[in-house]
Amino acid sequence: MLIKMSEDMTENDITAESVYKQRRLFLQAGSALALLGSGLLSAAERPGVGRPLQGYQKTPWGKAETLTPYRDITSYNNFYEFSTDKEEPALLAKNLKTSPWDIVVEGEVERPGKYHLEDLVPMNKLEERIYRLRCVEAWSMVIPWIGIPLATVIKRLQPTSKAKYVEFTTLFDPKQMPNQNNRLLDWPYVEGLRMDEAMHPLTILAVGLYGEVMPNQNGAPVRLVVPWKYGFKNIKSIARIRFTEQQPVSAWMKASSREYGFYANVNPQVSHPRWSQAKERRIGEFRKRETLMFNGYGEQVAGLYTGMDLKRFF
Ligand SMILES: Nc1nc2c(c(=O)[nH]1)N[C@H]1C(S)=C(S)[C@@H](COP(=O)(O)O)O[C@H]1N2
Ligand SMILES: [Mo]
Repeated sequence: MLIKMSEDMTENDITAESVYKQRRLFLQAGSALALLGSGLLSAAERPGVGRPLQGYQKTPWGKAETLTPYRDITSYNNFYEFSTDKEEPALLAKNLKTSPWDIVVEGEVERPGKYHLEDLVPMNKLEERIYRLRCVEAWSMVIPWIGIPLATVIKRLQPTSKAKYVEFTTLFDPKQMPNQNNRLLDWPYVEGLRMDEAMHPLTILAVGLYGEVMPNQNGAPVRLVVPWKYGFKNIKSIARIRFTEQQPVSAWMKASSREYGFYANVNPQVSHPRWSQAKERRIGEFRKRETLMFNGYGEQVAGLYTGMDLKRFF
């Protein structure tokens, strides 16, 4: 997503560019479909690109959805630490060192410390969840994530009674993440959730997709997935988890609090100041879809926000 575009760039220019890119993705998806038709490729099949994850549970989540092709999920990315271009993270994140990976846990918690990823996310408890991801830029995908409920991790860490929020921070390492040398955002990338959002059963920490370890460009080795919120809440390559009493200030709120709020719930009725959020383009599809309240997960999550003015707490 963009903080500010140059003043002379109109929304039409942007549309023209994104339509061009969509068309390319559409053509790619078309050839994948042809392969499917010819029986050479099955949608659920592992792509055979990364290390396979074994023994994860299948869950009913998203079983009715048509998966976005692996190629699109891994070649059309937002990962500003590497590039603001959608196609470059796949190339530029190739050499990110994701193992060993430590995560610092701190703040209002009984068990602070520096944890190996494997000790925080037990690899024998993984499950697959097919979730929609709706970017604030009004495109969407359907992704077969593999991960564990964040609640499982948080319970083991035992937050104190003062912990009202959880803050996540991406690795800060400008040698590996070249854009951290540019003042695009106030690095490192930070995101946060209210404790009940973090503990909600839909919220997961993902370590893979399509049956394989997380591709670097998708946020290896571990990233957050909160399917009813805009894509930017889904922070990648997490290196720090802090439990706080105060509401965290995310990197996007710091950059432009008028445009990006703390809650960032998908909401077709609340426009972004520079564009409508009523419709979205599913990557690989031609016709736009109506964006659904809470990205279609309202039945599960609307209760978290009863009594809140969602125009104010956007
Ligand atoms: N650290 C970090 N996390 C990030 C981003 C980023 O630039 N840096 N981009 C966000 C945005 S805007 C989106 S839409 C999703 C994209 O995830 P994907 O590339 O796996 O589709 O990641 C989110 N997480
Ligand atoms: Mo996004």
